[in-house]
Amino acid sequence: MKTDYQVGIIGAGFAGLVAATHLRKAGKNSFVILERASEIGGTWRDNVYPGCACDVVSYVYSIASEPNPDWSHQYSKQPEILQYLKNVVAKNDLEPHISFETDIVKAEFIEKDGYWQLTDQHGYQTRVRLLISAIGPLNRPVIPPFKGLDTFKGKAFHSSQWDTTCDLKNKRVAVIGTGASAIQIVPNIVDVVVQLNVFQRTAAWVAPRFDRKISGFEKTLFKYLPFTQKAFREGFYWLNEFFGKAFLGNMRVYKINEYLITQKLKKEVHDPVARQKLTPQYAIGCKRILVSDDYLPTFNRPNVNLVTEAIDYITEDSIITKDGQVHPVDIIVLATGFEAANVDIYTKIFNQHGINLIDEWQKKGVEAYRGTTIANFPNLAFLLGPNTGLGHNSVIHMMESQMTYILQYLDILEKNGFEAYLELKPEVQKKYNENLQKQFDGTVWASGCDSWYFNKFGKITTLYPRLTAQFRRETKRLNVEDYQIFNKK
Ligand code: N01
Repeated sequence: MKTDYQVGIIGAGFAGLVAATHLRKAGKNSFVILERASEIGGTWRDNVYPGCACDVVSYVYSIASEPNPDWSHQYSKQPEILQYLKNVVAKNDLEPHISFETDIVKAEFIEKDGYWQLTDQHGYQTRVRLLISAIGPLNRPVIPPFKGLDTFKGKAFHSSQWDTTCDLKNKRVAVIGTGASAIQIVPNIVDVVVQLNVFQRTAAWVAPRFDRKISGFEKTLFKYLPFTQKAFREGFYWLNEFFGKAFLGNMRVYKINEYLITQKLKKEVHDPVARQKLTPQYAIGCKRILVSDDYLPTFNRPNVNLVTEAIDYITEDSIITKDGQVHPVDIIVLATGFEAANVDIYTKIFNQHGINLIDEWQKKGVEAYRGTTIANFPNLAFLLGPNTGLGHNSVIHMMESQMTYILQYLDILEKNGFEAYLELKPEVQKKYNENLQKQFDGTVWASGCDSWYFNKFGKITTLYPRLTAQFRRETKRLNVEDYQIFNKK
């Protein structure tokens, strides 16, 4: 039976658009992007909290073949990134390929014809040869089950579900959590609110951001002499790789990092008691390093209160901590992160034997080969799949490496006739993952802190344990020997 498209991509977020631009550039135009929302952008569409910005410089946090000479700052804010993605769609004429408000609830591999049958929320079906899941790991908010949260009379919302109708002016606001989202929210609301209580469970290491405006002269250079922007991209990329060595056990780089970060804390927080509370008790990088130049100084402000006692319960107008202290609040912001390591994807993905990948992953933990393909699940690829996350560089680089690999996979499918399919050998996946897990030995991530990098089985399934340059080498060539090719003809 004929398929509708060669490739189906689930999600029109950054990853889905990376996939689409790479397909376009390779001249593979038979693809569809299935997006459940009515707009592109994924996480950059959903996260609209005050101060939402990228913590990787935009020269690097962008598609290599789609440089933007007009970034206003080195670190772009959410509206600019969303606009960038819209420009990528327009420039590459991707809009006709996107099917909006299409929520794929089921994907089934039809073995006899070698295609994926995708069913949306209305029961409408689309058949694609290769399925690329580009759903991203940071879209399932964690809302901790605080006792009494449902009795709170004021507004309470997760950072990724910011209530834009909520006026914070002269309100007593609580921010729960001190991760990457919270540290952007806190300095950006402090001037408006009357009182800000920041509830910190674990202190975070905060690195210098050194953000700056990009001058008109630089923008002109980037526009007319694109190699100048490429030079910035390369420079920042390799600088990030250099600092990434600190995570992998290179003590010399670790010491440089430590010096910069601890000096910053000393300089920016005046009160020694607050400084002590803001000093983490684990190795730098074990939990994700935060990048900010305005978060720590917020704790010098008279209307900011850092609460380090654990939350006991919430009443209709207050947060009560375990020491019995009552913290009256009007609004609660839950900057409590995402379900990143334990998969709970809503789309059911059935292979030819009726096995649901998500059930398998929930039982055994997520696992893939080079974060991309999965044994027993033919013609399926993940972008930013298991063990592709980073603590030091741009995930766009990882996605682009994966696309180099996926394009080769597609070439092999195309060469092998219409109903052929490609199945990763289970032993290849097993060996890859055993080796990958060993590579965490001696890294900062395995130095003994509790982080969302770990899944419920105590395994790191989110991060890649090496530098991104190594991942690029690993994904440069697809070894056909790693796969079994099934060709019905
Ligand atoms: O989430 P987080 P996030 N009681 O998991 C605390 C990306 N991102 O939304 O550390 C009290 O980092 C939790 O405490 P603890 C980026 O990849 C990117 O801030 O677990 N506190 C922590 O402080 C990032 O890493 C950008 O002890 C509770 C906080 O909530 C990822 O998103 C910008 C709690 C959660 O921090 C997630 O960041 C923003 C409880 N029961 C985000 N449960 C870019 O710039 C949790 N916490 C690209």
